Amino acid sequence: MNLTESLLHALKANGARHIFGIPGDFALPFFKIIEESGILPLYTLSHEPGVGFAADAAARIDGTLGVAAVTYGAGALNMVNAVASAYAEKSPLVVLSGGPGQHESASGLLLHHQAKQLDSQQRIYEEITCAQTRLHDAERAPQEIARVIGACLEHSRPVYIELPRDMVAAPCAPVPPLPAIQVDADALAACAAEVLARLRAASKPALVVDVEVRRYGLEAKVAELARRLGLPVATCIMGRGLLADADMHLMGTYMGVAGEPELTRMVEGSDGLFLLGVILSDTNFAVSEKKIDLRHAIIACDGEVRLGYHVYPHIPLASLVDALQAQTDARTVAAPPHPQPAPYARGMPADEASISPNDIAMAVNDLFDVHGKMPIASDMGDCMFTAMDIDHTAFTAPGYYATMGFGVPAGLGLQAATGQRPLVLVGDGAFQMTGWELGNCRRYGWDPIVLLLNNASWEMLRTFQPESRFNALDDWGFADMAAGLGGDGVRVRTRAELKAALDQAQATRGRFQLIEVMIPKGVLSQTLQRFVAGVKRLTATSAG
Ligand code: TPW
Ligand code: MG
Repeated sequence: MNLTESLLHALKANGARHIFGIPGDFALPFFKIIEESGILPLYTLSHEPGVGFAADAAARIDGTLGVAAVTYGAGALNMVNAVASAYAEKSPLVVLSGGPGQHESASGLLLHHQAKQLDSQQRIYEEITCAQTRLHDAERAPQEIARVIGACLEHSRPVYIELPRDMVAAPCAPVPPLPAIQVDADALAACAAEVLARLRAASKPALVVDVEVRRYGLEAKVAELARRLGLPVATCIMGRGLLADADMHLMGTYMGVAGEPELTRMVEGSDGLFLLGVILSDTNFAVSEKKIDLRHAIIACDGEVRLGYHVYPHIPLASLVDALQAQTDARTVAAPPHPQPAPYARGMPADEASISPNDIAMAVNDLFDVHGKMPIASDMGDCMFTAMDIDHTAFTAPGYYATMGFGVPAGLGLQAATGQRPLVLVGDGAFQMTGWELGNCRRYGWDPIVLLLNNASWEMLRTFQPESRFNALDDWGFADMAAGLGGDGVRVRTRAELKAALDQAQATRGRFQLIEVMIPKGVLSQTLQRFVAGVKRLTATSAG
């Protein structure tokens, strides 16, 4: 076995199912082994941000390792933003980068793709990955690979592996199995008992879940726990899509001032708020109507549990959930104390009226009612707020880090990972960044349905700062570009046209379907309207 094969087998043994990548001369030798060994399928895309986003989305949806392979310098540095996003949003993404060989590093010449020092790239990546290695020693490579993959899975954060190009075919032993994570059983039991005591003492306990629950594969267990404890459950914005298929009642997505008032009251008024696997970010929590006092919440994330002023360190989320289950009775099924939320709006009138973002949500719910749910990849922009009115379904979006350009490549990652046809929601500004990746659908047989919300504007920014003319975009005619990229495109302006286009797209398999939905300027989803109004109100209050 050679070093690259040893690495690929280890990735596969630990959950990786495919590799997304773009080669370069420093990466050609290991790409050759990827292709010829057939250990993991390789999908090449067009631009490294797309590679990172696709691999990240595949990891998110499967709750397993994603793999992004790039060349040294120009390739790896092109992917920094996507990896930063995966770091912030806790996605277990393995970055494989080609690198200079031993003799090249010693030549005294500057190498092409070298930014400053030869190791500048690795140092940049140290900031956005939780473990790094350069496989320059075949003897030590197996344990290095195990260490780095272990960190990726334990912390659910990206890692960096550099393959010097003269090492890739070196003979190498297989990677040993990863050591189990050690947990102090007494501390764990005490922690679970205290969490349960707090929840039982509360008169209005509530559970808010976020991405770590998916990352560590805990959805079914968490749903069961909520049932036993009779806890009402909501997700954070970032956790949208969690528990969509669980057999339980989900209250919805907590969005503070931007969300349903009743749900906001439930979360903010809880005297036993259990935040499970959450990212304590501003998008998740700063839009609170009434500031949540985190000192009175139970916070389980980042491998520790915080209750008020004390902390139980080294409590992995999976162990905590198991311990909570062990200390609760499987026969107890407590009725959730809260009334069920109203279903999301459906029944869009197919008339001649122009289309608002909320019409799109209704039209998608109508489509799901007839043909079943689809997994969704959303970009940043009003499309993401629009998605908050679409039925709960598998969902991935940059809800915290908020990078644009995620939607289309993430959709490709979803289809590669799940084999299911995805729905992509994207704005015109974001589509300008990475929409071209759709051109890769034809050769891999991917056929996402893409709803492109074209308002010829960076509308979300314009809403915050209406006086700036630079937020206006040109009208690009995206639908007309679809044929050249190997798909079908249609531009729609009325609700009747939108419904017809969705039905047609649904019925057409094998080619991507781009529906360019023209949205009049200034027309926002209700959620984004509330979000902007709320943020402005909160800013005004704190300024006053
Ligand atoms: C990589 C900043 C946040 S929202 C936005 C920008 C430029 C406008 C989005 O325009 P789009 O959607 O896609 O047409 P909509 O609904 O607002 O009209 N660069 C990156 N990421 C972010 N978040 C920005 C800039 C931004
Ligand atoms: Mg726009």
